[in-house]
Amino acid sequence: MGFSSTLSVLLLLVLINLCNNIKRINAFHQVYENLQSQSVELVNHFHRSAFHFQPPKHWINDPNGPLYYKGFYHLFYQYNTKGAVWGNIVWAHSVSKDLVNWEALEHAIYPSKWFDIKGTWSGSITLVPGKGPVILYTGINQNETQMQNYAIPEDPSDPYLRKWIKPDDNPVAMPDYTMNGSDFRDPTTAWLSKDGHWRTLVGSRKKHRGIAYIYRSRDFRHWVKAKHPVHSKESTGMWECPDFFPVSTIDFENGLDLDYAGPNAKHVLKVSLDMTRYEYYTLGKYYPKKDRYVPNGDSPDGWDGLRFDYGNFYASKTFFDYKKNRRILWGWANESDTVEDDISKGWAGLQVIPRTVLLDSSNKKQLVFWPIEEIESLRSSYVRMNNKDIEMGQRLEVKGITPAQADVEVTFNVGSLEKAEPFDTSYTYKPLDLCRVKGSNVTGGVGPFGLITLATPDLEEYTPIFFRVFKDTSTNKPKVLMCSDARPSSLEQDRGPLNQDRMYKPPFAGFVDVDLADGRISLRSLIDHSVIESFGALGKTVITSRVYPVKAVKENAHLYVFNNGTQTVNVESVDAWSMERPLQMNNGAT
Ligand code: DQQ
Repeated sequence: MGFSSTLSVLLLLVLINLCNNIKRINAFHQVYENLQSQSVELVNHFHRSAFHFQPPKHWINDPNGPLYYKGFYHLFYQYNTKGAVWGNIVWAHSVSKDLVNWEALEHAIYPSKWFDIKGTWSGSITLVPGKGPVILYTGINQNETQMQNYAIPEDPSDPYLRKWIKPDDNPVAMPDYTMNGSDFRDPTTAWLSKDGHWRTLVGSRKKHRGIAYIYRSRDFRHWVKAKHPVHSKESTGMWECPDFFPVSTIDFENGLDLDYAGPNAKHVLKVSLDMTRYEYYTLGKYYPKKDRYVPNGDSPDGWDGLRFDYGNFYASKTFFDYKKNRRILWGWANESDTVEDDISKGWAGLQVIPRTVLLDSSNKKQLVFWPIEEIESLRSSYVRMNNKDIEMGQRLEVKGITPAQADVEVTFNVGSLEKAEPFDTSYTYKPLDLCRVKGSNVTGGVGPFGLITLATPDLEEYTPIFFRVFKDTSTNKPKVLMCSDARPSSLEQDRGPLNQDRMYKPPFAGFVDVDLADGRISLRSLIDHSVIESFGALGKTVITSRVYPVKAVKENAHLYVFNNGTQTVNVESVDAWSMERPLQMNNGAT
């Protein structure tokens, strides 16, 4: 056989092998059967995060059942006990007193009974008076049918909630013949309504229509599906991990618990779209008597919907923190590098820094998110810069902190909007397309300006997070684009057999609803080696990126403020801190 035919045969074999190893399943996590049990000891790596929640090794995905109980925050999460790819999923469990330092406990739930033998998937926790915390989760049986189960703590007086029992009278909800048994999962935290019924939502689909079913129960044991779904939307595909909660329209400091039934609230329905791995939410009204949710007309319902986070963020879940009266959001940020790299690192996935969730007081049309205050306890060395004009093409270095592990807040003043470029309305729902065309190096009128993170001084590698201000000529208002662009983040090239296994270096973008009346706009970024969480305009638009520089790492990483617009921009202030590692790092299962 000649060299070229040997090569073709080899390529064919590689291809067949890849097809055999990668199997798509309904939860849309890629399943690499042969890789699931590859366990490595190498867990420390220059891309590993320092202050994000991440177990010492292996794969993690969705946050499950977050809860505050008897002095401890509990976080459960989907975890592969055997490797750095999806598979062998259990509910791993950690506790914390402050949401910063974590202690790992034994796994709470793992496949063991007929109703979950093929999987213990996502779910939530509800505090049920008289019973204590009750988990609702999705179990998969031998025939791959998805069903909802419950689990209770062996000892509800144990603040650690170490041991969980899955009673034999499970499941509590099975798909009926009208439903899709392989897409029926992820029950929400339940709430008690005035009519004495508990209610929970379960995600599903019928063909291409995304669905959230609503179930009712008087005793938390017998659940009955309401006649109609609480909401559904055509062409959105499977709705994973729904989340449904009220936000106050008059109190912009505190969150609301699920049972709030007063007049001054809107409801939020968030769904995670299996088809693309993006989420969207609407604000709307919940009608308890009809068990229907109706999005407000000004909240796009579907692919153009608002997002909790416009970046690498999925399967999110909120909970009400009784200790501080706030609603807190957790979300999973998967890796974007190659599976090969995940395996050699020995880990994949992390949870973003928890964020408070409130209705935006300025327009009441969207939510705002902010990192929990506790994370500020990790701030150490501090630098501040004031009142610096940056002209077109200028960049100012922020020195005196550790740029690869930092928290930075900057306030810009753009001055006049005269030079702002006209906004092309065909981009109204396409911020990402606009960001792709108008990158951080494309000169504009007002902007692009922002932060350059994880950069080499010669900008061989860098991740810019920036704004660009347009003028909407139809409304005469500014239209502000925010981008977090991983395209120049790493010199690492696409690789892997037949380029199947690529590092993913996408730009992410969203619009920021500000009027810039006083010219000011702020940006905060939490930078942690391979994850950058950025909050535009005090959390109106949030973007998480995963990046894997090869040179701009650790002490070789730099941080800058920049402007590439013809309009000079004033940096009113930069406050930047090095971030410490939490003292208690035993934050995950082994
Ligand atoms: N992940 C879980 C499912 C959920 C999906 C399985 C979302 O329950 O629908 O690990 O990432």
